[in-house]
Amino acid sequence: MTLRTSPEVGGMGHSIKRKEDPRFIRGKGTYVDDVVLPGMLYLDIVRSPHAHAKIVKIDPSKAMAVPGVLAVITGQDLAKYNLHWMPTLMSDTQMVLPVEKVMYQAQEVAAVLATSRYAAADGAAVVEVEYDPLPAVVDPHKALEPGAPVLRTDKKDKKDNHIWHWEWGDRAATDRAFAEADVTVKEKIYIPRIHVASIETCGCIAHFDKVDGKLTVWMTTQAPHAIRTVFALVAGHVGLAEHKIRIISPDIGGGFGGKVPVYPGYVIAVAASVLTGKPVKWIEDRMENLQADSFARDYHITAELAAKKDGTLTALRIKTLADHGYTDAAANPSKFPAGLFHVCTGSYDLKAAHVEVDGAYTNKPPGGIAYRCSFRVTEAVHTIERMVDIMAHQLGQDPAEFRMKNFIRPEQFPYKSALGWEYDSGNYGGALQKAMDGVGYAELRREQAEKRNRGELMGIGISSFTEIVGAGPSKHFDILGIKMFDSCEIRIHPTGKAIARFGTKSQGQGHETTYAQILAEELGIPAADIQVEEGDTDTAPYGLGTYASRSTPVAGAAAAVASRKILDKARKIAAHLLEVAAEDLVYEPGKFSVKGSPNRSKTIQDVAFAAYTNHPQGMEAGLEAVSYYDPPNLTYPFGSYICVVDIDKGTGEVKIRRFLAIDDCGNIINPMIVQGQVHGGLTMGLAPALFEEISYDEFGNVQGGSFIDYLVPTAVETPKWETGHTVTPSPHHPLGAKGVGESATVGAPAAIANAVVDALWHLGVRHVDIPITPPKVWKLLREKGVTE
Ligand code: MCN
Ligand code: CUM
Repeated sequence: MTLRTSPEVGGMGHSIKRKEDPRFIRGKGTYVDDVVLPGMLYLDIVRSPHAHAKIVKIDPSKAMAVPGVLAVITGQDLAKYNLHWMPTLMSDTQMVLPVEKVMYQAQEVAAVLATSRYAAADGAAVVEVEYDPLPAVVDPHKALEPGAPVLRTDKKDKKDNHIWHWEWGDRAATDRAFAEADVTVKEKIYIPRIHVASIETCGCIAHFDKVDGKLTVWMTTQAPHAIRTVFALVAGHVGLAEHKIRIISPDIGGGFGGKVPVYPGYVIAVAASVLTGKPVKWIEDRMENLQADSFARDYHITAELAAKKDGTLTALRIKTLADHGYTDAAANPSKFPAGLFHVCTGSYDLKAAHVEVDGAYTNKPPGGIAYRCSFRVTEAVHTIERMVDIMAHQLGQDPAEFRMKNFIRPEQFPYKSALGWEYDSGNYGGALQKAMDGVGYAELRREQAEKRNRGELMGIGISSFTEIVGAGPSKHFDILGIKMFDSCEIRIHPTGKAIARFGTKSQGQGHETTYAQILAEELGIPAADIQVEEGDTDTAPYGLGTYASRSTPVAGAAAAVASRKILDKARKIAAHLLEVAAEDLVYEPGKFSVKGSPNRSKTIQDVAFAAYTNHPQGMEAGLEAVSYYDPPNLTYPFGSYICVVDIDKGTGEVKIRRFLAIDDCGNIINPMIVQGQVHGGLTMGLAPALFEEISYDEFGNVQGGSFIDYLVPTAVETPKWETGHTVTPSPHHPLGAKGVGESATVGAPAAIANAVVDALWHLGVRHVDIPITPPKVWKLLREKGVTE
């Protein structure tokens, strides 16, 4: 991409340093727990030791005797205001505090309000709760068996634990393709429960000002406006109207999807503040965060792939059981209970596909949020990339050649997938070829063959993923009815500096920098002169927030469109200043000049000043614009990753020797930030591939509830990532950009899993579920008789 602006202006393509970093690296960020208000009270939560139990009695007397404890809040208290249940984003219902029974271990049971955090915790430790344990339903398959205990007894007509059935695609055509196929492969793939484990846990400070009746909530949320509307809808009956609610999302220490939902702690804090008229702070600790916040994945998949003898793929069939815990609290666009899972045909030109998903209730925390995955895209990519690899190996074909043969070709874009998506642009062969050249693929295959002769286990894994990000066109995408547009409002000040506000909310992605670069690109105002603000619902224009890598595709587009509206007016002002017709001006970023006499020109700063001091008669003063952008389509970033592993026959350890990621997110705003996103994303893809899993024992006890058991990779476990990119612009995005924030997390696990299976295929191993831990591999090696 040729750069249109100088490094000083810092438009698109410049790796300018992040504007937010000076405050972060000096420890001067303002995270929610940094906010301290006079007279603030603290909340701590009593949690259930049982996965499923009736609550017989809650005795607050000992807690009330702790100095500083002011109140013990129970479900009965909230029930008086009908606030003991709340709706989830998927229109299910979730307990704020229970009245009858608890549904998972670590569920909120009661809350203690005190004058200090320590008093609240001391009080919570001595609230006496009497439980009557009930049988726990842990396995979602068993949950759907006849005779399984019905969990949601609160739902009058509910006679089983089945939440919903969803299917997509042409079943008959798919069945026909399978009947006619020369070769088919079938595999069961489990994608386990994992947790985002962001550095900052969740929390809020609710402050209800009794004098003006206004509620202000500082809150770790990725979607402040949506939260405000949901609060108004849920608490309207207790007098909270939307103009009297202000949500402020301060600096956030990682969101990754886990900060989209509303958690009970938020609602309890708000209720406590409304009742006391004092600010109330609630901050989760690490174990609460891991054990009780929304989880991701937990998909039990059965996938089948069909091909002709020559290796041409024809059809895909998938059946999935989704474990949602005790309530469906997925953060999906409302019309898609399984998210965008139906992008599962991936990068391949399949003629037919059919996918079915069933949701089940179990005695686990509410599940189904996205974890750096744009709504189930990781599950989709893992499935298709594993299946394609299995098919290639089954046919005895090289997995790279096999992919090249089956890719959607560049000239087929825009491409309509068998499951109905319209892929905007792509060059999958280009990305894979670049990755193969970068790692020296042919040489690696030779090395692998030699090593295999010597009995050494080396594997090469490929993942050529296609993502779908930027939800989304409002025709299909809404959350609880609110359409998924996003917004940008720009004001140019008289001296040529600017402020731009957005409906999104950065959690570490660097929006203060990259949005300023978009404005710099369009307007020619230096990025350093542009203040970017997000996250305060009293000042920012309405938007749906940051997740699903939608900020660049949607709000980034809004920034370009709003800038262009400003330029329309700026051109008229410049024409007035230069005393020519607007059509006689040529524009380059930051400068209007007269056609044919380039010396006669006005800068954007001249124009800004004139907009307030010397604007044409009949024109309104000022230089401002706003755009609410409704994208015509999603964007489809893609990439090809190649992973090389060596497997230790003594320990079963998988060692990643090399990992090369070639990404394509269309035109790039800031290459350094994109590379940072890819690095972080790769580590978050490595995590579930080799380390992370939250499992439960038969009683529903959580087995990954602290960092002792939940293995988050550190720098020590993380290999040196090699990165690169190709550029295939999005044809419908005003800047040709696609999202990138989740790509690496979506694409990486399959490359790692494919490398492991590639190392073991000759021993008869067809599939290994992630996380691929040393004990799992060692057990396989032992079965095959090759341990050392
Ligand atoms: N970018 C760019 N050029 C492009 C595309 C993106 O320069 N063609 C830049 C953007 O301007 C932005 C960053 O890359 O600064 C990510 O942009 P985008 O892909 O639009 O994604 P979002 O900003 O919407 O971020 C959401 C995405 C998601 S959904 C998860 S989950 C995730 C991720 O971002 N959570 C993160 N990356 C994260 N990074 C950090 N540090 N913290 C999180 O919580
Ligand atoms: Cu897919 S997790 Mo992100 O959408 O915040």
